[in-house]
Amino acid sequence: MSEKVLMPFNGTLAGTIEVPGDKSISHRAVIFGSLANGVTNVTNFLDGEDCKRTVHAFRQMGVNIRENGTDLVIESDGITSLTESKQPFYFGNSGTTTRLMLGILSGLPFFTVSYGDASLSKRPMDRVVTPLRKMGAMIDGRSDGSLLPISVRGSTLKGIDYTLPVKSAQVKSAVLLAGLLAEGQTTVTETIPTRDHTENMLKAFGADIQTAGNTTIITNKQRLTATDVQVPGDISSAAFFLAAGAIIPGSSILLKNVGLNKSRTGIMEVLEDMGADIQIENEKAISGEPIGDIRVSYAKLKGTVIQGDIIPRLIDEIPIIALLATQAEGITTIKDAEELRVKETDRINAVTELLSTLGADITPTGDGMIIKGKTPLNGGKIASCDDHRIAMMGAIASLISESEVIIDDISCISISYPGFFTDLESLM
Ligand code: SPQ
Repeated sequence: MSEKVLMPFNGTLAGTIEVPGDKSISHRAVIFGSLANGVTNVTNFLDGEDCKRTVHAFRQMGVNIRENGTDLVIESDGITSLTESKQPFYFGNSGTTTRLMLGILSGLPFFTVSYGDASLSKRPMDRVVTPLRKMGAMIDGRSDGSLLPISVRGSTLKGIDYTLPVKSAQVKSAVLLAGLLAEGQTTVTETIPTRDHTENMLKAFGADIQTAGNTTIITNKQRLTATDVQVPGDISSAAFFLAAGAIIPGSSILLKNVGLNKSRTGIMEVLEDMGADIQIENEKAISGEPIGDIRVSYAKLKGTVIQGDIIPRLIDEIPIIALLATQAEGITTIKDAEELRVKETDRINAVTELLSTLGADITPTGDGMIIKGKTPLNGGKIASCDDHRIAMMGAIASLISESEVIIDDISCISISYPGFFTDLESLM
């Protein structure tokens, strides 16, 4: 346990930071670099615990991955060169690693066992196991394969036509990755679009893939071609500083090189709706992903309604949006976000407990929460629930709290943002 005591902050936040590389894109850069033939150079890789799990898994299958700070060099002879791991895969806290790897492992010709930490062991895996079994995957595990540990005996897969029953980029990605290895054609349709980094990277690495509307079709291709990947800054990490700049009077922060993929920028639309002062500068594209600098300054905020199609585009930002809502005049309602219940922790409960402890007026609902603002926040002892996004939200809340805030354990922050407190202190 690594407790953190945060004293009340009476100043303003000012300056420029560059948040670390995008977690979703970093995982995928390692996956596709390892499956491709040739040398893939990855720059601005997220050196967080979760992405290291993905690196380690491919090293266990014989891929040569060299690290130099946030740069990676991945050297692979392609899919057919991967070898059976002598040891089980430990995926720690990482849902993305687990679900995407299950898609790949199902179609590789060897036996594997995967397990994770206490939180990951509670997260539902049937959402990927069900479509993978339809493709012919031989998967076993706790609760009939719904929970880790899970074993896979790789087999010949066949393409399927699958409509996603959950709003999940991880499920979509697992099926597309299995489709890459499966006989014939695999079609995946989603009712509400989720992040599309897998599709973008499959295209960049030369896969046979087409997207039309909400449907993606992939055809078996054993040979992908290595290509370099520059990882944009993670908008999910930037979100904590967007919120801090918006709620601390007098603040003005510039966040450089943040990923602005439309499937991830729901938070920007919510900030605008709430009346925040945000501007995007220097927009450009790197490795097929749009990026830009975001300037945020303090402004008076008002409540809003967040529901429907925008939810997958800001799902990981809901904890910090809830904090924003405590500082907005009026009521903020968040609906259709039942997926929050199966993240690293039940984020609906974790957010409402944390913010209630600090004196906010927040009510959980089955699929979201209702927050009445504006309320001053007190100090108190809060629980991170071993969830990086809850811990960072608590740290930003402490900046506007009237007395000391103690977070029970901040070690989980290294999952996605190892330098979080260094960046925060540089703005104080
Ligand atoms: O990897 P993990 O633990 O699932 O990470 C989280 C996060 O907050 O960092 C969710 F807990 O992000 C997911 C995200 O919620 C990352 C992700 C991806 O890279 O594909 C997709 C989303 O999950 P899902 O289940 O909606 O597909």
